[in-house]
Parts: sequence; C-alpha cells; structure tokens
Amino acid sequence: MGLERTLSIIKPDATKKNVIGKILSRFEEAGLKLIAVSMKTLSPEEAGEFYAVHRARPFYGELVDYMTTGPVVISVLEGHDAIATNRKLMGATDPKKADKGTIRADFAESINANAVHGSDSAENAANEIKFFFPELSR
Ligand code: IDP
Ligand code: MG
Repeated sequence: MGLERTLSIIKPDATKKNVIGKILSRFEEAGLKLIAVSMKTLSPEEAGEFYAVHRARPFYGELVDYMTTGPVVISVLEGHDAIATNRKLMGATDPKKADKGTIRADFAESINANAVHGSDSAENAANEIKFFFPELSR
C-alpha cells in the first residue's frame, strides 16, 4: 500500500497515566505523521456512534461507558501503510497477548482499557476520520 491515513485514539486509561507524549512519539518514530490532533472527553452519544460497528457485541455497553470516563486524544496519522503500521505498533487487543514492545503491552490495563484505538481497514479509517475530522474528508 502507498500513502495512507488512519485514525488513532489514545484512550482514557492512557491519558490518565500521563503517557500521551510517549504514545505519540511511537507513531512519529515509526514514520507516521500527525496531521490532525484533538483532545476531548467523548459524550455517550459520540462514543456510542463511533463504536456502532460493535453494537451487537456483548462488551458494547462497557466499551462505550469506559470511553467516556476521561479525556482522549484523537489523531489522524499519515504515512506509508499507515493502517497496518499503526495496528502493529498497537499490539493485540488483549494486552496480555500483545507482543513485547507494543503500545498495549507497555501501557494498557485490560482488554477493555487497552490504551489505544486504531482503524482496522481503509473503509473504517475513512469513516472514522470523517466522524471526528469532517474538514479533512472533503
Ligand atoms: P481492536 O481495538 O484491537 O480493534 P476490537 O475487537 O475492534 O479490538 O474491539 C474494540 C474495543 O472493544 C477494544 O479495543 C476494547 O477496548 C474493547 N473490547 C474488545 N474485546 C473486548 C472484550 O472481550 N471485553 C471487553 N472489552 C473488549
Ligand atoms: Mg477494532
């Protein structure tokens, strides 16, 4: 793949731990460029709509509640193969299963409070970027 964009969210557990800078550095060190950044606390409506693809999953309610417990840092990362590069930096969903040296292995608390979100496909990346940064999607 060529130049791509992906959406990243540093989740409430990680902002609370004061590791925003450390996580953003990993993106930059991997060659991903931050082209938009926003820090905010998500409303239940925003979190619910953002994670609507998971509505049918048993953890949906817990996930939406958790995502509103504190500020998050939402960013658009751009670079070569950005979607897969970011997923690789993140590590597995369950931090206990995440490879050594990944963001989740180093900073996540649990399978729910797992430090970061990253788009998983080009289609979802486009939708997620549009959701938080509509001005980038014209
Ligand atoms: P991903 O973030 O690695 O792409 P997904 O399967 O898309 O993982 O799940 C979205 C988010 O839902 C996860 O990042 C995590 O916060 C939460 N989650 C996933 N599986 C579970 C679970 O089994 N229990 C509680 N929360 C979960
Ligand atoms: Mg996912």
